[in-house]
Amino acid sequence: METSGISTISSGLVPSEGTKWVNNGVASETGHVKSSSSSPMTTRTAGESKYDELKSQPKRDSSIVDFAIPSSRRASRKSISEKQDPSRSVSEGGPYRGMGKEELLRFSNRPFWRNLRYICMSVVLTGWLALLITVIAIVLTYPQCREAQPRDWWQKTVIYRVYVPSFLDSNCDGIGDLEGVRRNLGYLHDLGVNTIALSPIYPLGSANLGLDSIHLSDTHIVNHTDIDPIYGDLEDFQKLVNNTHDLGMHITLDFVPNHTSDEHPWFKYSSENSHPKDNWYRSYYVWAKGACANQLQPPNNWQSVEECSAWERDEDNMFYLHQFMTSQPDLNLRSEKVRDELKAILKFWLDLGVDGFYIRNSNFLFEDYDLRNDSLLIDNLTQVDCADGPQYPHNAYEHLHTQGLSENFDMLAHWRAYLDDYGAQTNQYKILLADVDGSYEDYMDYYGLFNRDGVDFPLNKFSLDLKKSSDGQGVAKMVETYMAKLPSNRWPNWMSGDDRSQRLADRLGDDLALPYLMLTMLLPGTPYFYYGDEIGLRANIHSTSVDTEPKLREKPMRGPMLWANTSHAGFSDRFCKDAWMPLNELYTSGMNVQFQKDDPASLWNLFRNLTQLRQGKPSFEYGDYIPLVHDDEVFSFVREFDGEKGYLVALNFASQPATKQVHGLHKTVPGSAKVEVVGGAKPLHRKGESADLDPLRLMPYEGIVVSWDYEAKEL
Ligand SMILES: [Ca+2]
Ligand SMILES: [Ca+2]
Repeated sequence: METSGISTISSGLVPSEGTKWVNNGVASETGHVKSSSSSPMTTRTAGESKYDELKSQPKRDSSIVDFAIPSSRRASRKSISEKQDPSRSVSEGGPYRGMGKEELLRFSNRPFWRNLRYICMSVVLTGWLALLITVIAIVLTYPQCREAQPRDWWQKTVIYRVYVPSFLDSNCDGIGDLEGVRRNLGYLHDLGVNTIALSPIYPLGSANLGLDSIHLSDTHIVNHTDIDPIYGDLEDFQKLVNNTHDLGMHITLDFVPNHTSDEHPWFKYSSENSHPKDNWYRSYYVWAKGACANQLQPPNNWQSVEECSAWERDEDNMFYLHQFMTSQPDLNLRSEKVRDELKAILKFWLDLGVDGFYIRNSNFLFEDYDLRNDSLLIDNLTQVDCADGPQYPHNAYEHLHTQGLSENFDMLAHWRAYLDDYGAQTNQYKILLADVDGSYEDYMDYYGLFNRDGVDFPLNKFSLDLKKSSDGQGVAKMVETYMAKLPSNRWPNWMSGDDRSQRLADRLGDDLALPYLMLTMLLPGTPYFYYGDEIGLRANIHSTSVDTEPKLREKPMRGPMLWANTSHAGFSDRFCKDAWMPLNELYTSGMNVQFQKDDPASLWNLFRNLTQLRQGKPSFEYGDYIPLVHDDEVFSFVREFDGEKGYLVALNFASQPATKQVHGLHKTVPGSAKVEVVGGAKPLHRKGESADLDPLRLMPYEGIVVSWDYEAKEL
């Protein structure tokens, strides 16, 4: 058994004193450990004596780790140890205690330890990997706050169309002017308007004979780069632009590229027909020979918007094209010279600081090059009397060859690109709007085709289709159709009126005008208001002057602004000449700015509250539009954006009270919410109070905006 024990020791393990184990060798008499390979079995005796010596010494290294070893080996060592010194046991010390580093490494390379290490490392690595994947999964799947898309000034602005002759007369001649607009910049700024869209201010021809009727058509332009003296001069204009910009506001002009006055120098030169081949200006307009053998009939069947033929014969029996009035010859936009002239006009006004243009008659720019006939839509339609005899009117034809030609879109894209270049140099985006007639499909094409940019938006005249009889469903149909047809990533807009449409208050009545105003202001997109809509200005159609004033009969929506219950309604000073159009006498009974500013429940104050509400609010600038109740009575929607306050806009378009369940229709709409804005003759709600949305009750024609704080979504 002694031999067996020794051989076991020599093979690697020698029990040490007490809890001490000595690795693979024995201690020499000098206290050094000799390796077993150089230690014959005979050294065992010396080792044992040394053993006894060590036994009497204190433990040298109690910090040596007591490694575990296989139980079989432990049992073997235990038996040896117990034979040598029954008082010692393995439990009193680790099997590797006292081993040198090299020996420990030898043990650590054994398959068992190696595998154990691999298993432990695998467990740790797998755990870390699982933790990493979990963290990434949480980050990716947790509801994110979306990044707000940047909006440019024209997307955040409120546009206000000023019909200059009727805004304010500063020099007592009875006609509004640029200085009148400038003096009211503070008023507009206070109202919350950011962009002024001026009506045409260019010098006009005298084709309409007389000051009174000259305003019936403001596109008889004789000079596109000057100001009509009745409005002021270029110096006044520059002052107006500068002051507008000083207030952080913008200003746009009408651009009329389709035609000029027949008194424009270009047309005068173009009409000099004695040497047409040498005439530089001949190509500026659309000239054609007449039809039939005698060439005295119009070249084709094209009809003007003003009825009758779109062709006018001159003294030399040549015909020029006019899609509108005879005195408004169409420019030939296929001429490079004309395109250069038009670009020079844009540059002229851009250099003066203008922020953009409204392109009039955008779908009439080009006509068929081969002058092909338009097709009649309806047979046996009533004809109208014309100089050349009875003719089918303009609306009897499908205008495939005179409206909406693809070249129109090319031209608009060209101007858009020019404004982009100009804007890039000045670091200021220049807006381009279009005046388009036609269907929704025709209209949407003007946003751009085939990945080419068109205008920033064509004015949304469909929003002017609502009438007094329109209910919540009528509103919903208009809004939903427009939004559904709108090309992706294009910007919507909503109008209250313009200088060629029936006024808002006349079109809808005072009651409906109020919720409609709220709708226009708070739907996604840019709102476009017509001067006077903030006070419910009505056309003077009941005036006794109607019969004697053709301009009042023809364009009743262009009446003077009513500022106060004073002489001339504040349109001009007391001793000034009467306004060029008769004032609406309602200015004496509350329909004026001064009166309504002092009345917290007035339309003016509602307008201002709405501009203040939407100003700088991400939910209105970037937010989602979520339609809620759309029925015969109520039109309602939510505007909200991640991390921001949510808003519910609820408008009762009915003449009776309405009760609607709103809470629960959309996940964020609470059971009650804070009232931000109220409109209506006898509203149920009060600003600052809480409105019950479970259900919501609204009085006739009442409109409210309520808000609630954003709540983070749970995992
Ligand atoms: Ca004036
Ligand atoms: Ca044209």
